[in-house]
Amino acid sequence: MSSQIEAVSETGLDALTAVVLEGLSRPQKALPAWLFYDERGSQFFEQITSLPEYYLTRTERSILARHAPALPAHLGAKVTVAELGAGSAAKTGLLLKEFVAHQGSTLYQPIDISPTALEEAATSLADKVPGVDVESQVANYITDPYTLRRPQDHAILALYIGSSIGNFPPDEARAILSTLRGHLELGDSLLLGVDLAPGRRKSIDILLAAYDDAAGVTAAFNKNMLMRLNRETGANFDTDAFAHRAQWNAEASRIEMHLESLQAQTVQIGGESISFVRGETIHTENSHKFRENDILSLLRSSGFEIDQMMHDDDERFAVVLANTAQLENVDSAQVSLSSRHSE
Ligand code: AVJ
Repeated sequence: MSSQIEAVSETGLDALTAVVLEGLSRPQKALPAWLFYDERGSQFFEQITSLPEYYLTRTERSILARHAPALPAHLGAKVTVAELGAGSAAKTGLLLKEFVAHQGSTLYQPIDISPTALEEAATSLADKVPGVDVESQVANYITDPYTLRRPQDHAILALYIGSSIGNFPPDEARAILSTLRGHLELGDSLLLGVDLAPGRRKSIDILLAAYDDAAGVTAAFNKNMLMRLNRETGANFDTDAFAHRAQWNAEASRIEMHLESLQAQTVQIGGESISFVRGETIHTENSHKFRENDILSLLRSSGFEIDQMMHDDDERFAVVLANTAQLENVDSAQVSLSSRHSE
């Protein structure tokens, strides 16, 4: 994801400074979450994915590992796999292996903003899963147009995993999935990874720990945003004067990450002075957590219907297999969730 730095600097550092000043002038100061992912931040995120408290990555991987073998036969047709925000495609090999075994060679179409991540993905997949043909696209799937190729007589299986959808407010999440739906036809499908809201078996404490680990890696990840701004915009944040905070927003069903000013202070950036009172925060990230009904309505309003809901035994994370719905029937399509649970 380090290419986001380059994407910003192409338009000059002023563009970055402008984004930052806009965010820090709001009543609730805020910085966009994509600012996390400079080179150092991407390394911190990699570390986060193997922390004991951060159950998301390994739970999703185990759900995929358990269900991947049955997927090709379940889908029936020959499939090409496309992936939004593929990154290094660490979990995708699990699925591609099954399609290669079932249908022979398989076309994989990863889409990501980072050319470096895409190169890594292509190299490691060529190694680990012979029989996969990779056609990468460098694109920001939120703001840029992208294309999906359909070999003759193939269905498309779109992957949007890793709980990335959780970073977006409901209307943006819907826009991302609706755009994807626009590239698909009846008979195609979507595999969506979402982190689940607290419930019977999942406490709020489990969620809070995942975003405030004992080793302090998430705190370092959060504070790295300020170091990045110091480096790239010449700001003078005193990173020791801010503390990492993770909090549960029940109303919006999301974890929020903030950086809390530990004292009254003033920071210089782009020729402006930004003042903080003690205890004031910069909101740096939202990570939405979904109830079954949220998933159902998000998918339905984007032109999909749920085929299978797959989750771990502790009901922490879900991988949802959805079919493309007949678009004119989107609103009337009634899906019974309970009858469609696969486990
Ligand atoms: C990459 C957006 C899925 O929200 O859990 C991890 C990012 N932030 N720890 C998430 C993140 C803090 C992560 N996503």
